[in-house]
Amino acid sequence: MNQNKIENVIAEFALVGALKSCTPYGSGHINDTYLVDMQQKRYILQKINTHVFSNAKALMQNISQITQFLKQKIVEAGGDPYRETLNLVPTQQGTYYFQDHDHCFWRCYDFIEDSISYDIVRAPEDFYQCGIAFGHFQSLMADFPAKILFETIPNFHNTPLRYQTFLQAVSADSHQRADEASEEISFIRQRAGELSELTDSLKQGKLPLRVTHNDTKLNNCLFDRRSRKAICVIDLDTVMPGIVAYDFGDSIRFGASTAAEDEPDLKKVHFSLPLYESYTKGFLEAAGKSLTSEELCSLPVGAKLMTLECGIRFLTDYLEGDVYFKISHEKHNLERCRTQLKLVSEMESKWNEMNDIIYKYK
Ligand code: ADP
Ligand code: GN1
Ligand code: MG
Repeated sequence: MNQNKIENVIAEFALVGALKSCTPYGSGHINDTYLVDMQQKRYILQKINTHVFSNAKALMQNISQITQFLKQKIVEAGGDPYRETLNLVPTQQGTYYFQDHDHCFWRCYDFIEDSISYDIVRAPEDFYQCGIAFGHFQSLMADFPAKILFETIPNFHNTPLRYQTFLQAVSADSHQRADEASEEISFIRQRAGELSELTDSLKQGKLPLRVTHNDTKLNNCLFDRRSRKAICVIDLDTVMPGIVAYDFGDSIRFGASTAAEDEPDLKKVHFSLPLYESYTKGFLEAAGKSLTSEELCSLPVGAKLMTLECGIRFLTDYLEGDVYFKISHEKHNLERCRTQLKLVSEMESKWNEMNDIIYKYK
């Protein structure tokens, strides 16, 4: 991004002090994130990916309502509302986003100081903390008026629909990549009959529709650098009505792995039951009481289906020529898909233990 252009964007926001520097930050796959260092204070500036989020204004309205709601809850509980949730910084005009001449949407948050996010779990205790953070988010949002939320990505975790889109990408094979991915394609096809378990239960009223985060991976949780305790959950773009097992599952697919999401050497990628147990303990301690017994039973299914869904999404993007997720090299999405499918097959072989662990902490 051109330096002049970004300085013009920064000048639109009501920031404190003079600009020292502005540098790309974090490892998210969707938005463009910058750390803005001003003389007195630091901020996070983000260009919203409008290819992914087609209605940025409605998305920002969601985030403003969610963060205000969370702030009130945090204050009531005697916490720090500027640390335990994101804090939007307004523009000079008093709005929560700025639209530039190229129709790009920008937003700004206070930088949460002394915080760190991880791309891989370093110690089981960190993952336990992450479970507490997302479980706590779930229970804080339990009485949020879901009807006022705009659905930022319709059908975001509609696994059967993701599968249909995948099948279309396989048959179109627009980039002649299907042959190379034939093993992965058949792995996914073999599990086609299992994909609607959670969406069917929702339709049948067996599982409730809740306000969920929908992108609960480890690097969407901030930890205190010193105490290593979880501070808050971030990346609120996909907070929408959803199924709680998918929130649980997304954390598991990313964090209960012994390797990074894009590890090319599959020998290093394993599904770790001890990590699964750490997260389950934290998540259920923080959210367990608000969940129904059907929801508790559905958690391992959420872990498997979310991992499979993510593998399907990475492979679809690979087949379509890498139009959705940011990549840093040609086979990046294929490598990401392979780690997810490896995790799915290990979850299948540890299925009874996964269920027993839920039973132990429920
Ligand atoms: P993306 O949607 O692209 O994943 P995120 O909102 O998750 O973007 O931000 C990317 C990274 O930036 C996060 O993983 C985190 O490390 C960092 N980050 C985002 N917001 C803040 C904040 N307010 N304070 C500190 N770090 C932040
Ligand atoms: C994206 O934005 P980020 O990097 O936190 C994606 C998630 C995927 C994840 C895979 C809006 O999350 O759904 O699970 O990548 N977010 C969106 O790492 O598509
Ligand atoms: Mg993120």
